Amino acid sequence: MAQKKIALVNDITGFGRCSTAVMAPVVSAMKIQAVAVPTAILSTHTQFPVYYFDDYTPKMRDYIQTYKDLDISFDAIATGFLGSAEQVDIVTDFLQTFTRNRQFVLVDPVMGDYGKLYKTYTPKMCDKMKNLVRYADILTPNLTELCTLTDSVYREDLLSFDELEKMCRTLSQNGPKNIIVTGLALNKKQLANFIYDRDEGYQIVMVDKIGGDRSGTGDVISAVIAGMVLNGHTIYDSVKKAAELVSKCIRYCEENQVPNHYGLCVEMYLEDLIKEAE
Ligand code: PXL
Repeated sequence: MAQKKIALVNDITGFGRCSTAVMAPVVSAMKIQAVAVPTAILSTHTQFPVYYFDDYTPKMRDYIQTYKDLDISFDAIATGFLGSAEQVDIVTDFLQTFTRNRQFVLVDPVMGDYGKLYKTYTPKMCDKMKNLVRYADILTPNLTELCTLTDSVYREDLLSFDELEKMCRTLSQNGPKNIIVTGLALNKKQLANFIYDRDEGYQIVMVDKIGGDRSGTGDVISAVIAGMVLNGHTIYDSVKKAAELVSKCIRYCEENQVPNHYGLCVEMYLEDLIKEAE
């Protein structure tokens, strides 16, 4: 069988284990070729007090043009951190162009956390992101992003699953069939991943909450889901696998006192994914 490939439209960050730096090894471990389409180049991610940020927007059109010229196709496209409003337009064009052989588009609308948007995120980018989401088959927002995309007020207290379903239904109407709302704090000890399917309603995958939130967790989850789904697994099994892997990584990081913003030590458990692809 021909090897599959995923385009990873995301930033390249040197230190801090996020985006392409963790997504490429995750999908590669699942025997899928990772093709990086950089959106920005950073020395560390934006949760560090200082970082070098090189917006790749002016280079992206020429970069992508060669894939058009070579008539390259992708079995899946996963988009993540976007660095400017114009870039969202470029990515929209990318999704409109590379449809041949494509099984799905996964959009991780990396916009913010804890009810706040990231420092690099402008209101214009928010509007554009709302449009981009319509091209997704699978969407992986956290609660902040789900609220922003549906113009809902973010609340610290837990939303009911019925409320979440209503928000997902709205978002799904002109867009993604599957929406996975990640990392919902149910109580001090547990997190829920809310898995919405336009045709089948919702399912929940629970995980024990260990330690604080770690940078890049959403990126690892998206990569595991994209890889698993491309390898023929159900969304539910893919989310379960992602949650298991993340829990293992967090436990390792806690035991070894790795700071939260250093990300997940995913290198330690890539072999779990290799087994999954066999
Ligand atoms: O993991 C999300 C992410 C991706 N890329 C960059 C980030 C963040 C979150 O802070 O700063 C550059």
